Amino acid sequence: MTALSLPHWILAGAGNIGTLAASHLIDAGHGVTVLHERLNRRDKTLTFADGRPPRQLQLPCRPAASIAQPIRYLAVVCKTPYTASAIEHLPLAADATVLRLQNGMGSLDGLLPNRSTCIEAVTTSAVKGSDPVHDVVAENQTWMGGPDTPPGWYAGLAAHWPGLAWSDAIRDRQWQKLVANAAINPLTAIHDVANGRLLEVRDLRERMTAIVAEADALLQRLDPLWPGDSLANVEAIARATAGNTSSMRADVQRGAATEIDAINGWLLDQARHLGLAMPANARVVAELKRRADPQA
Ligand code: KPL
Repeated sequence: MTALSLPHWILAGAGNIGTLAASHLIDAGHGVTVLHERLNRRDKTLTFADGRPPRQLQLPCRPAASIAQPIRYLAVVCKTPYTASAIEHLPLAADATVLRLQNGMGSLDGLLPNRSTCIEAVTTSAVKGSDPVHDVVAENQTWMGGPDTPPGWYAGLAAHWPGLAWSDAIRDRQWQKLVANAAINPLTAIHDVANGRLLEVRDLRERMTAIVAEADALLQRLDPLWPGDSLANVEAIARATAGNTSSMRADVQRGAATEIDAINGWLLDQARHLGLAMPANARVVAELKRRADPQA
């Protein structure tokens, strides 16, 4: 593949993970333009806890309404609550390639043309901070998958994206992360605690265990091959990130919309269709919504 035929991505979102993704796409020679209603450039700094020197990025921006040509490559890297408003009026090409790097499930349902290709991405990397400085706390594994075979540009991108791997079982990776997010994120947000507290406080640990058990039971109904037994993995994540503020706790602290609807809300929607009760998940959704918006 020649450099000329590498994708030019329209990026919906340039927050913590979006900025890191943009830097890897640029390193691999891809084009990147960020959707932004007012700015024509966003200056960003990525810092790295592993000692790499900081990285300055100048990301070109455009308002959505100024894009007349059909968009062939769209990267959805915004927080899930902003997905529909970011992309519903975009002129997506009928056969667009859409790369989704977000927590949770279902945020693109009903929003993409039938012939589009969706590449799902899941990351265990942690990036904190807030615009314009994004601190890469740990760059771990990122998986992409969905189509049967990786697109032609994938190998070149993987050479520039540390820890990027293609997965033939991307849905399982998504579900593993979903269960961890469902258990860790709302409880840490509601109680305003770091992830590790869920292992130390008995009531929180019990609630985390109940959320995971319900999620496993549901996912097993959706796919009998789902192995379940997610608790050990969720506890390992809480332990490995013990001092961290979960993304949902950070959202609540700064008064931003949370991803609860794409995480526990998605699980509850699936459960409703199957007539399953998920009381531990329903409780955190109700409590989180009360905490995030006490007037509601
Ligand atoms: O992904 C996370 C998040 O905060 O969204 C976890 C795994 C819970 C780490 O904090």
